[in-house]
Amino acid sequence: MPTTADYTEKIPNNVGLHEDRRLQRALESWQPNFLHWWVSMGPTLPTQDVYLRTAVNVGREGWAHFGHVPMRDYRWGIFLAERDRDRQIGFGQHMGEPAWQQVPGEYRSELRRLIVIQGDTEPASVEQQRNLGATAPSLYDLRNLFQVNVEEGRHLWAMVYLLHAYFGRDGREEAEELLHRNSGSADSPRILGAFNEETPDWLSFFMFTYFTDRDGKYQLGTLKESAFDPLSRTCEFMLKEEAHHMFVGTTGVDRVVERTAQLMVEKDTDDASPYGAIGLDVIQKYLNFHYSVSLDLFGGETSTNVANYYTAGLKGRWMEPRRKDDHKLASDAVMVDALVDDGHGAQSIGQTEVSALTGLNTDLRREYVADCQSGVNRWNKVLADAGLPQRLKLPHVAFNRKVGAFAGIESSPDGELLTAGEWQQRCGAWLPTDVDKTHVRSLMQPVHERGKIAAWIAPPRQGINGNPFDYEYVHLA
Ligand code: BYC
Repeated sequence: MPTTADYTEKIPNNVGLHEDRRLQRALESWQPNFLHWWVSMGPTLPTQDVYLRTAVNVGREGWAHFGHVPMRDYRWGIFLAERDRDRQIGFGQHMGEPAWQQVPGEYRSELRRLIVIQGDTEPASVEQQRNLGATAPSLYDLRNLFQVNVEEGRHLWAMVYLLHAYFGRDGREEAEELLHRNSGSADSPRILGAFNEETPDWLSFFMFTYFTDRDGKYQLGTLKESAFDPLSRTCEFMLKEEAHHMFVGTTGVDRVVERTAQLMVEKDTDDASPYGAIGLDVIQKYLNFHYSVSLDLFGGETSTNVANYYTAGLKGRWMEPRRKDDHKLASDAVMVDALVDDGHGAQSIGQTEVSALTGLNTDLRREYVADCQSGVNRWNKVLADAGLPQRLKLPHVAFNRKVGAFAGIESSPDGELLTAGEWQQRCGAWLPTDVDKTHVRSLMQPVHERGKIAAWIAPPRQGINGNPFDYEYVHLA
């Protein structure tokens, strides 16, 4: 199998599509529907061209090409990482057997479900971000938005390829459905909660690309371990692209905090919002929101689904090969976050012991939480370097949860159990209120002039692909 895609083909790919005419025809008939979806649900800001990265090769070196591309001419390709012919299943009851090149009949519906859920998030994020171009703080940021969008589009192609190539007619039907569901739609919403939330402003976008794309990193990391080799190889390559999305989130929040801190020092105030920045308290509220809805994306603290996925070899753990156990976990136990009886008939937030297999969503969530903490440390360093005593913080795992053990209760960001009345009274201090959102939106005035940047955010330290910040990243229409 070639590592490089041929861009003269209708659908650039490194999967030998021309060798399977039926599959090629099926995907070519899906392509106009995808393009129609992109035109009607993709970015709304008209442009002449954008400086974009296009994946061309799955090899270690030179995997992407950079250049100005009219958005309508962007080419979405299908890429699988190189095949390791000796690859063996690394966990579960089939451990040690050769990785599967086809879908085993007994796991067909579970695998399809995992691929559909993964696929559903990709176009959802494009839909959520479609209006942001109109308020971009700089051409650099605008370019990054479009880069994220086109790559999420490519990730949809990655999942649709698997559905078409390995799941026959029901796979093709699922691929159609991926274009019919829409983020926030009352009739046919996207499958997972966070993907039906709005991304109405750039602070939300940066928080989304920090916290929600990071869920993507961890979920893809577990699917990369899958016994189903084509899924594993697809995810491996997607993770490569995903790194830039999280870079956009990490450095985006860095720059918002930096600008706020600058003004707090300059004006000697705790509240920079009257000076055209986003107040630290509002940044904390956005962080609380995006982090908590992203925690929900890991499913329940305990789940028989995830136990079955693991035992079957469909979905592994983060860094499975580095784990020092039997990779089967049949007789292991783990402590998971839970509501527990406090001994006096009341409930409190604590932990309970469950089988390691049913606790696997918690295992992955914990890896994710530790990673999220590194971002918070980084943003706190920006505050510390500015000489400020304030700090940002991840809220408690029970805060604002709609899925799992804490879905039925309310908790403060410190993990204090609250009554519904207390929550109602106090939640405005912890989650963005309409007033906060309106203020943030009022700052979102577009800056589409080369080398200029909005007043609520600091410029980046570096441009893209060695270019300076004032490079012409986007030519507007
Ligand atoms: N919202 O057994 P449980 C990304 C449902 S992001 C609504 O605990 P399980 C990206 C669940 O379906 C990564 N419903 O769940 C980021 C189940 O329903 P049924 C996306 C939810 O199966 C940014 C019931 O609740 N990829 O790539 O252990 C931009 C019980 O749930 C939610 C994946 O997620 C929710 N949040 O785990 C672009 C990987 N959570 O069956 C892209 C594939 C759960 O009882 N998916 N439910 O009707 C999975 O691995 C798993 O399905 C989940 C859920 C981790 C999502």
